[in-house]
Amino acid sequence: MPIEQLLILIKPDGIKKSLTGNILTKLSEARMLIIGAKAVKVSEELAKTHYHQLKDKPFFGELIDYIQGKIYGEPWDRVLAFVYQGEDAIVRMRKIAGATNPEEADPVSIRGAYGRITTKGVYENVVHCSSDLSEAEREIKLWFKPEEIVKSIYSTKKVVVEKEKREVWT
Ligand code: IDP
Ligand code: MG
Repeated sequence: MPIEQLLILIKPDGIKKSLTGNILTKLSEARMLIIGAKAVKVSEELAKTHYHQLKDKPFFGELIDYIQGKIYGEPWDRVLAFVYQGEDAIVRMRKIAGATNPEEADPVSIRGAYGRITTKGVYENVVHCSSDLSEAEREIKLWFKPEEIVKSIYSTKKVVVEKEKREVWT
């Protein structure tokens, strides 16, 4: 079985419903490694780049608001982002996550157990899970810098960055 990595997000509805522990427990059944983890306030640009393949869908605008947590507001307008690594990780984690439509998802999956469809028709399905190898690579590189991942998974290069304004601790 190939070792793969993928991006998993706990979406703002998962955070608002205090499901972080439940979700991580369900995912841990697959015995995979977390090799990156952080909390992220999702910008409109990040949201639109992440979901660029869906830009022509009628629900795109609501999806972008949803992943940014706009409908929930402070302090729920954030996601938790994880990079998981393991054997056959993408198919196995997507099975634990469940089908996209929470009404059709296996009731024992994360989305089946905790997801809902809003009155506006958005599938609030609690987690994001990369769908294939190339999407996983694109998404991991979009959400994480190389130094935020504790293992070297893709090739990197050293560059000298000059005059970059960066926030540091005082
Ligand atoms: P996935 O998250 O299972 O990979 P995608 O087709 O990539 O499914 O869609 C991304 C997200 O957009 C879904 O997780 C869900 O939140 C939302 N979504 C997908 N299809 C629909 C739909 O038909 N109506 C409303 N929301 C949808
Ligand atoms: Mg997808």
